[in-house]
Amino acid sequence: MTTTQVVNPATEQVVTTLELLGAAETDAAIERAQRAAAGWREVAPGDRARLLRRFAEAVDANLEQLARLEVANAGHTIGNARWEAGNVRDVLHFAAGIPERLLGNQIPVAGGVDITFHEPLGVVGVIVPWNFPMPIAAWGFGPALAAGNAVVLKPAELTPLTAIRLGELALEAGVPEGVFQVLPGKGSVVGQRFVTHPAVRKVVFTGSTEVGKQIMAGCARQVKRVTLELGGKSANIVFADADLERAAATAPYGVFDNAGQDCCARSRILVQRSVFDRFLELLEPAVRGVRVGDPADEATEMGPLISASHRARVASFIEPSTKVAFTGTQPDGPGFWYPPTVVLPDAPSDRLLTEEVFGPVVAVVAFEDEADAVRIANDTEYGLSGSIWTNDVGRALRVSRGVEAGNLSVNSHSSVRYWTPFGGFKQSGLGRELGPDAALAFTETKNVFIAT
Ligand code: TAP
Repeated sequence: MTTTQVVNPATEQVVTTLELLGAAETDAAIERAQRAAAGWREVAPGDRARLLRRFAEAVDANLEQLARLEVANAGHTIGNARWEAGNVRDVLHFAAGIPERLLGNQIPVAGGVDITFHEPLGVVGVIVPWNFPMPIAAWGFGPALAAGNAVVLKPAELTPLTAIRLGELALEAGVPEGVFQVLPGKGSVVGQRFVTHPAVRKVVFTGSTEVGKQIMAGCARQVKRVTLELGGKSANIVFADADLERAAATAPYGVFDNAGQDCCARSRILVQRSVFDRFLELLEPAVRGVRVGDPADEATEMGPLISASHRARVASFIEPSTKVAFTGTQPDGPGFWYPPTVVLPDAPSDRLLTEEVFGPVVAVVAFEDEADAVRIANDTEYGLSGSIWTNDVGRALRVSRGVEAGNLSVNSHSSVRYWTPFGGFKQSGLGRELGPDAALAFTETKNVFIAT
C-alpha cells in the first residue's frame, strides 16, 4: 500500500500520514457504490431529502473542526475555511430541496399521455483539486446524491483531510453505507479508474485544463457524461467612470484571495488609460496592506501557497525582464510563502497575460475604450469569471454581455453563490454546477408515452 504525508503549508510540518488506494481497492469501492445506488434511488424522495438535511446539520455541528482541518491541511485563512465549511452545509441544504421537486413534464400529444422522468445516472465520480477541497467536492456530491446517484469522491492527494471527514459525517447522519465514499489516492490511479470503469456513468472533474482534456478524451470512449471546471485568466475591467477608490481597494482581494489559487482569480486588471496612473497609485497601498501570515490568525487575509513545488512554479513566471510594479509582504521562516505581486507586462503575448499563474501575481494593462476592454478581456482561451467596474449601468450590461465568461460581477468580485449557476466558457470548462438546474447535470431525461 502506498502512503502519502499530508503537510501543513504554513509550517512545513507533517500533519498526518495516509494510505492511498490502489486500482483494486478503487474497483471494489466503485462496485460497492453500484450496489448502493440501486437502493438509494428507491429511497422515498422525502426520506432522501431528510437524510441530506441531517448531513447538512452534521456539517454545521462540525463546522469549526472542518475549518481548522482546512487551515492545517491547505493553509486557508480561518475566515475563508469557515466560509467553505458553511458553503458545504448550504449546498447540502439547497440540494435537500431537490428530491421532492425533481419534476418532469406532462406533454400534450395525440393518442395518449406523455410524461418525462429525471432518472439518476447510477455512480458518479467526483475528482477534486487542492485549492478548494470542501466547496468543490460539495458542488458535485450534493446535487448528485439528491438526484439519486451514489458518489465516489477523489480528493487531491495534497488535501484529503476535510473530504475524509465529510465522508464520516455522511455516515453518522444516516446516509447508507456505500452511497457516498471518499477515496484518497493518486489522480493517475483512482481518478483514472473513474474514467475507465464502466460502472461510473459520469465524471465531474475540477482541475487544470490540461488534465481536463485527458479526462474528456478518456470519457469519450464510453460516451461517459462529464462536467469540467478548469482554469481561468479572468479580467477585472476598471472604467474611468468607476468609483476608483473602491475598485483599487478591492482589486487585491479579487485576485489574492486564497493566495491567488483560485480559478476565478481576476489575474488581469484592465484599466482605462486616462485613469491608469491614478489607479496604480491607489492600488499600491492596498496591495502592501494585504495581511499575509499565519492562516490560523483571525486577522490574516492571505496564507501560503500549497507546496514548495507550486511556489517554484509561481516564482518561475517572474523573469529578470519582468516589470514588477510593487509587491506586498510575506512572513519569514518556514512555510511556502509568496508575496502579493503586481506586474506590468509590455506585450499581449507575455505569459503573465496568457497563462494561469495560480498564485498571488496580477498583471495590470491599459485599454482605450469599451470595445478595446472587451477585446482584451476575450483575448484568452479561458472564460470563467471577471469583474466590471463602472457607474454606467448601460455600459455594465453591454460589457457583461460582451465578455465571454460564465460568471461576471459588476462593482463586486463575487463569483460563487450556491443559488446561481457556475461554470466556464471556452477552455474554462463544460457544463454548469450549482443553481436551480444543478440536479439536471446528474440525471437522464426519460420520455414515456402511454397509449390511451
Ligand atoms: P490537476 O493537477 O488537474 O488535479 C486536479 C485533480 O485531478 C486532482 O485530484 C488530481 O489528483 C486529479 N488528477 C490528476 N491527473 C489525473 C488523471 N490523469 N486522471 C484523473 N484524475 C487526475 O489540478 P490542480 O493543480 O490540483 O488544481 C489547479 C487547477 O484547477 C487550476 O487550473 C484551477 O484553475 C483549476 N480549478 C478550476 C476550478 C473551476 S470551478 N473551474 C476550481 C478550482 C480549480 P492528484 O493531484 O491527487 O494526483
